[in-house]
Amino acid sequence: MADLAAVKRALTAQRIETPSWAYGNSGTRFKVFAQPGVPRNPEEKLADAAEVHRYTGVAPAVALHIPWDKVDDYAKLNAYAESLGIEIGAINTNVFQDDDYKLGSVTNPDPRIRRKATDHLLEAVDIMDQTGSRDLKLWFSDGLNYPGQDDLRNRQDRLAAALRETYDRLGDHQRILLEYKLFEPAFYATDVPDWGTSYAHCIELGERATVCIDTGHHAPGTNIEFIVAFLLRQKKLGAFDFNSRFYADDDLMVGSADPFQLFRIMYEIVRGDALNPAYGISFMLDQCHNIERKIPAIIRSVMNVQEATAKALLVDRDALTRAQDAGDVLEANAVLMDAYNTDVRPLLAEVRTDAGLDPDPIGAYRRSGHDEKIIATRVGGNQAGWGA
Ligand code: AOS
Ligand code: ZN
Ligand code: ZN
Repeated sequence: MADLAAVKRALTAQRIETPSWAYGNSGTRFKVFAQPGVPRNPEEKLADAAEVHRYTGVAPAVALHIPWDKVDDYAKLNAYAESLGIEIGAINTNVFQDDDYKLGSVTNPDPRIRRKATDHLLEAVDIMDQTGSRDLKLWFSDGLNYPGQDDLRNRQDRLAAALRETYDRLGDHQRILLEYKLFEPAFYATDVPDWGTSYAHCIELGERATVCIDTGHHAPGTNIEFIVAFLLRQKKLGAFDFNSRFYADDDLMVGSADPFQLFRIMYEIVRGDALNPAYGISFMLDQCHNIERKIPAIIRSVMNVQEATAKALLVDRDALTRAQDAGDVLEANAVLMDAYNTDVRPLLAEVRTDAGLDPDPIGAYRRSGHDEKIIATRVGGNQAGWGA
């Protein structure tokens, strides 16, 4: 049996970072359905993130995206976050929304464009100095649409050079999280397509470069928990971008399409003793809420991660080891499934009540009147985000 008091402690200590862009309008390449009450500026995104933290108690950090969240005074933005009881988390860069980047950013054949892209990465580190952020999250849309379009290997050299320059600019407490993505927007080849490529570049860079696993960025059927286990063993897992996918990079609410996969991922985290924030893994959401109300969707996402985590913590690890050592295939699988099939909602309600929170975060948010207030007071919100 898992130790219930320890499970509760672990759930109380858990931290999940939410993304600023999930609070703004977003959509697909076909249509952005604007919602009433969405934030009009970074401050209002922080205010919405503070609501998520108010009702969940485990989401005190919000990731920013530059330039979508560009402000003149980051120290002031930081102070505002603090006044709301939250903090600024990872700084996300954007080297994909500029005409110059049609043929790539840091891998572009044109040295002028590579310089511009690398300068943006360096500027993001300057911002981190002001926000006190630890994490620089890099995602490159760079890639090729056609065989022969550019030299695959030269592009790796250019990528390595930009990463090196950025890494060397980091302060002692700062680190790079290098994300990978199988395809899109490039369709033939992507310059950082998989965890192996990200891992190899991180090894080359040094110990403050680690891999970010976006759960939506794999081929169908990929065993993501294996990647988690492998990277943990190598001490090269730095972060997650959690979201859920049916087909490709759907960015839907984490745990909605495949809660069992999320449980399997969180089990490897628990197995690797990597849940506690002190271990250094950043559990971030990277989602877009195109048709549902955003704040309750983000609260739901946080709860989905908590539920998967609670189930992972409930795995009877001694019984599992015994069954595995005995080669008892069915029993080992049963031990895991017993935990997965446990209804952990009452346990999480208890954890919330113990922390002085409402046991029902979404209900509490709905009753708070915040949604009505933002709809009435925020006129003209259409902050940039995916597809905006
Ligand atoms: C893109 O597909 C990636 O998931 C990025 O992590 C992210 O969505 C983007 O950089 C927004 O900041
Ligand atoms: Zn991502
Ligand atoms: Zn993505």
